[in-house]
Amino acid sequence: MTSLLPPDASLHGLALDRHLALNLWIFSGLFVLANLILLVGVRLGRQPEASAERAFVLEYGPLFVLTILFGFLTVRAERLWAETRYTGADPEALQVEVTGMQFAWYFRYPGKDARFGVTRPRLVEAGAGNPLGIDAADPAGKDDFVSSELVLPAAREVDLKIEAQDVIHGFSVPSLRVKQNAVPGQTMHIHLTPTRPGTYAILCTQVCGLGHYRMGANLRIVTPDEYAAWVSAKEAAVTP
Ligand SMILES: [Cu+2]
Repeated sequence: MTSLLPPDASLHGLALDRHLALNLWIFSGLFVLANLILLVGVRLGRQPEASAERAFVLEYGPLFVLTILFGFLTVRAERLWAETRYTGADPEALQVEVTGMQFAWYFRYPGKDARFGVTRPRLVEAGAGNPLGIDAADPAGKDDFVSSELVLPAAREVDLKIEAQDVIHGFSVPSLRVKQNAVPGQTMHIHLTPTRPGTYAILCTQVCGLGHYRMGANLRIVTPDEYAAWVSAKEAAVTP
C-alpha cells in the first residue's frame, strides 16, 4: 500500500508510511465488517427484542473497542508528529529558512556564523536580488545566502524555519513526508534528516493566488562533500 506514495527520502518517513498503511488496513477491515453486519441484519430480518443486558453489550461493546482503537492510533500518530515538531531540533542541526511568497519558494542559509541576519519588509526587492529583504547593516546577515533550490546534505539533521511573506502557502515535500502551512507573521519549525540523495519536488499546497499552479521548487539531497562544495560556491558569491 505504501508503494502508492513517492519513494521516501527521510529518516522519519518510514514510520509515517507504516502508520498510514496500518490506518488504511484497519479502516478497510472496519468497512468490510460494517457492511457484513448490515447484510446479516437484512438477511435475518426482524428479531424478537433483546434483553436489556444483551442490548447494552451490543451497543457499548463495539463502542468500547473502537474507543481503544482510536486512542491507540492517536497516541501513535501524536508521537510521529512530535518527532519532527514538538521535540526540539539537535543544536548541531543545519539551519535553513524557508520563505513562501507569490509564487516562489526561497531558501536562506545562515552562512559561516550559523546566524540569520535581520530582514526588513521595506528592503524586499526581488528584482535587485534581495527577495527576503536582508538588511545589509546587520553583520550577521553579511554571509547569508539565498537559493531558489533547497540543497541538503544526506544524513544530517536540518531544522527548517518556515515563513510566508504575503499569504498562506503550503510547504509540501512528499518525498520527505512533510507538509506544513507557511503563515505570514508566524514561524514554524520542522526538523528532519534527509537520507537518499536525489532530486525531489517541493510544492505549494494552498491555493495562494493566480500563480499557485507554478509555485514549486526542487529539493536536492546531496552527499556531504557535494554539499560542502555547493555551500562554499554560494558563500564565495556573497562574501567577496
Ligand atoms: Cu503558494
